[in-house]
Amino acid sequence: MSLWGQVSLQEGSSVLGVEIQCLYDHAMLIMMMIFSFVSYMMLKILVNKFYCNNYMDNQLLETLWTIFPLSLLLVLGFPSIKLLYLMDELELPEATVKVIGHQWYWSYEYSDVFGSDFSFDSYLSKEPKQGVLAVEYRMLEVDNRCVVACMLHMRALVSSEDVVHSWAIPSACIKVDAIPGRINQVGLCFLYPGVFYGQCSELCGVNHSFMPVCVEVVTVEVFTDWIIGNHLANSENWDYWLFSSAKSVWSAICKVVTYFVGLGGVVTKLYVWWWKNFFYYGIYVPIKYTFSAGVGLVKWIADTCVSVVGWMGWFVDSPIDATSYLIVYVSKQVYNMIWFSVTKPFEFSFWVAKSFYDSVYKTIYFFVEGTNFLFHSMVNSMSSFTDDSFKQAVVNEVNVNTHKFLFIINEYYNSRG
Ligand SMILES: [Cu+2]
Repeated sequence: MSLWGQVSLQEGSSVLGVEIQCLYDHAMLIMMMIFSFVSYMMLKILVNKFYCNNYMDNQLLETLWTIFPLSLLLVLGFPSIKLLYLMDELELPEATVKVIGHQWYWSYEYSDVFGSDFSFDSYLSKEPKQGVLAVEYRMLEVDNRCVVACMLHMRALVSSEDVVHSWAIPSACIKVDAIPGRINQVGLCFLYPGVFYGQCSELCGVNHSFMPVCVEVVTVEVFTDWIIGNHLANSENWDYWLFSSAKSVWSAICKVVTYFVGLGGVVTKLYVWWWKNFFYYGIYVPIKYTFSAGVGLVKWIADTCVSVVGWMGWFVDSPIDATSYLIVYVSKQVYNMIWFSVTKPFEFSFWVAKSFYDSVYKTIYFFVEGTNFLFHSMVNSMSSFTDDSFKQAVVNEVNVNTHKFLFIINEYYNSRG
């Protein structure tokens, strides 16, 4: 939530939010650099007398002032594009919140855990609490908050029932348009528990300012308890009967499928193994070696052409010298080769294999891997703002919380039978 006298952005509350705010700082720094440099140049121009008539052009300077802004654009663009794709990519979230905009309130639905189907509306809280310990904020607090687990890979599916709204939480750098007839998605991975506020960010009618977004981020244990508790509250009705009978049919189907899959497991494994080896040794390896041998051949031909052209130049200068050199060179090579292969056939074949390996395979490997490595390290260093320890901590924490979430949910629904 924004506070009085706040100058910069709010403190980042989600994993990507932190990265996005760092991107903002990064872009601002570069803009300040450009601004100060350009201002300096303009001031210099103002006080310059332009009396040097010898300067016609300067190719080096022109090259530099083309390449330098280009690299600045790359430094600005790389991290931005990387973050854009990171925000877009949502692989297998553990839990989903469906967010639906209405004129003029939000409604939230939790229905991805089997049987835990429930939803509620979230209206602006009418009157903030009075007194010293007032914890509700005017125009931001709602009667039912959207509940999200922290450090768990969750997603929000955002849509609208009437006009276009926009679901926004500035501290997590989230802003998704709620468009009727379309479902937008956004990843939610909050870093710490807390209550985070936002407002509808697309003009949607007279009460546009009275439909705040309020997200309560809790730990995974609390979130799971809340899901189960809501399910329990809803389960005393017909839905629950349907749920339990559907579940027994489902478990019978699962048992039958598991039995046949178990039988077929070994055969399937062999089959997959066969295809894997077929693709690897039958297709990948031959293509790889044909390619590397082809590149080696091209290199050898190019080298030879260069030597031949050099020799021809020599031949034009002094034909007798060049011819005698050629004769001596070729006969020496042929003699060496024959002598080597006749006296040491084993070493000779080993040498052939090794020279092939050295010249072709290592060259290819060095160039491909080296380029790959350089490119990756360049992109990484240019596009990441948090250090590796932070990323490692996030991955570990999300991993642990995912296990907790799935374990608690599974325990609960299995024990219900
Ligand atoms: Cu709205």
